[in-house]
Amino acid sequence: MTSKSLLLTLSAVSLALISACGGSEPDAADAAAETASANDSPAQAAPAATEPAGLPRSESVSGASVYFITPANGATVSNPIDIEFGIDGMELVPAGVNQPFSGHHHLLIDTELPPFNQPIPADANHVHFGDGSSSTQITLEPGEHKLLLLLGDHLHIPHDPPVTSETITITVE
Ligand SMILES: [Cu+2]
Repeated sequence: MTSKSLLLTLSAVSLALISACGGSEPDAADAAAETASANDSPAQAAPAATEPAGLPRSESVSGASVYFITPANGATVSNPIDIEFGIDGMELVPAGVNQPFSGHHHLLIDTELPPFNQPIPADANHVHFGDGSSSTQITLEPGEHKLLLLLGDHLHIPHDPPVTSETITITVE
């Protein structure tokens, strides 16, 4: 699946290159490409400024937190890994339940916090617990991994201010 995605990505890149180089004036195309990349840099440096205000965020309770009950920071564990989440100051509800000061857990694996003004991505690195659960079992490659919790509201958008845990590091045997 990964190699298929890679192939698709490569095909897309090839197509882009072909269309970029397809012009009858290669010099002009090169110049345009350089201009484009020069313009890209400042835009990438400040993506927030070019985006609309973002989606409305639900308020969190001041001082609310989420945290790992297990594993402990620095623990050495083996697969499958038992993970238990704790929550303080907010109510745990399933996704879709629009209730003040509530949300559901998201486990971030080997990734940074996502943007706070849009729904938390759903992929292998961002696991949603939309059923309102507070524990799971995961399997990770042997080695060191970073885990982080982030609460999301009924639409999977982080609260304002965001309710997040400290990043913990575990070693999988
Ligand atoms: Cu979610």
